[in-house]
Amino acid sequence: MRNGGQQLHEMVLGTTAELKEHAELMKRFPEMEHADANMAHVAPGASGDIVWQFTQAGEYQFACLIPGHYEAGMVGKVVVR
Ligand SMILES: [Cu+2]
Repeated sequence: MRNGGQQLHEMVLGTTAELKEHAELMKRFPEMEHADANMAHVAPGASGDIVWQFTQAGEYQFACLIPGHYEAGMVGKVVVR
């Protein structure tokens, strides 16, 4: 991912339920920092990556969970066949 914007963004892979739960948590604790294999935090002008091996077919989501970003529509879908 490359961040061509003006602020920090993150990409987190997960199920819809996991992402919603995480987004709520981040609203309560906006300063929380975390780094797991399923996410990348990308500063403005920087790039980052996630290497993930899907082991089951299905639909997964990715989203930016920085407070307000998920709600603003920074969300997408990964379809594994
Ligand atoms: Cu964002």
